[in-house]
Amino acid sequence: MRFLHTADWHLGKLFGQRYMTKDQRYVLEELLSLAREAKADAVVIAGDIYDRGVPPAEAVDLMSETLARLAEMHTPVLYIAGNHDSASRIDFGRSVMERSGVFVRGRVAAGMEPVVLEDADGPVYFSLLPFAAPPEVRDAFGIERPISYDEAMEILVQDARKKVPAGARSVAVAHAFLAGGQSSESERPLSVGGSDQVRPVHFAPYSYAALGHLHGPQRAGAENIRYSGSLLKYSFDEAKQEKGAVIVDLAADGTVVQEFVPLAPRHDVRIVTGTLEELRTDGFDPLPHDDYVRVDLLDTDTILNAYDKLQAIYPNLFALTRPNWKAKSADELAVRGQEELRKKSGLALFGDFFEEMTDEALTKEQAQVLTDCFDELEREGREET
Ligand SMILES: [Mn+2]
Repeated sequence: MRFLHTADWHLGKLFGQRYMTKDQRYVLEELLSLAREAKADAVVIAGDIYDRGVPPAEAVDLMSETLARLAEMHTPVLYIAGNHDSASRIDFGRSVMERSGVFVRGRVAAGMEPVVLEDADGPVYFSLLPFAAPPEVRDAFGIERPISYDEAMEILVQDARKKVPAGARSVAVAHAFLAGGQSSESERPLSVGGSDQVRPVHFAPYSYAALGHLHGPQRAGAENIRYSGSLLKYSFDEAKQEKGAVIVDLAADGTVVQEFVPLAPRHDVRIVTGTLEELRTDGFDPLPHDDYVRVDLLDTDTILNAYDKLQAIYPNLFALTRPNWKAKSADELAVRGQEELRKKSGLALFGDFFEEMTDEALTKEQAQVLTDCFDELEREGREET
């Protein structure tokens, strides 16, 4: 069996104050061509279909059209909710779409059936494990005590494995942060408070684990436990990453060969470094100037209207930094202080406050209760907005 592993589409994403929907439509066209040319038996999307719980209408249209195109090609699609998705909204149309070969898991539940796809070598069992914070897993499995992300994943996988016959070929589809993985700026932390990492070993029983969440394509603990990475570059620290999809070939004996296939975006995302004079010189930057660009402007002196001047060179200028600028304004320093504060987790901020009020640090148990509260609030925010 051959399937395409992709993840983190983030349809409806805002980047540089712009909706990326056109760029997403462009690259999804390529993805569909790849699925057709590679004669993929299925397409697997490992969560973060949309960028937020209630996505813009254009993003929903794009997803709807993409599913219709894949259904026309008679290519089954399997997808799960990620931490950016609203689990209940992802479940929309689930039972109806199954008849067209579209298999969806938004909300987590105990005793979920695997999706079974057949090829000439027999069945392949796909365990669809949507993103779920520990409180949701506790609800679904009737667990009273607090559990970590790692335990939550262990419970989900153990439950899913009950439905996979011994020795059968199997694929896990999950949205999680595997310990040892390399993160990027455009991923929202799974847990606002505590540790959100899980051990790769949970996925060892599977022939392949198709993961989502981390935006850089990478292996996680083993060659057959992988992140495909996001559909496009969604932050400047991803400028050097390759974006694309993984073609996974599953042999009759369950061994796997995978190949990462890059997809060319409509606009690249890149960082340009130089002085204003250099950047104005013809040929200094031979790459397309309509790329989505951050300029790291090396001039040490104040430049009037630097942003406007650079925008004349780079029409899609998304960001500007001044690493060598001597005259750091009070405003800029204030913004930095706020950024530092924003980088602190809710748990850390509350911990600081608690310590200031009581002269005692939070205990482990107190921190866990708080973490669950924060995660629950985050989930409610996703479902209701
Ligand atoms: Mn993501």
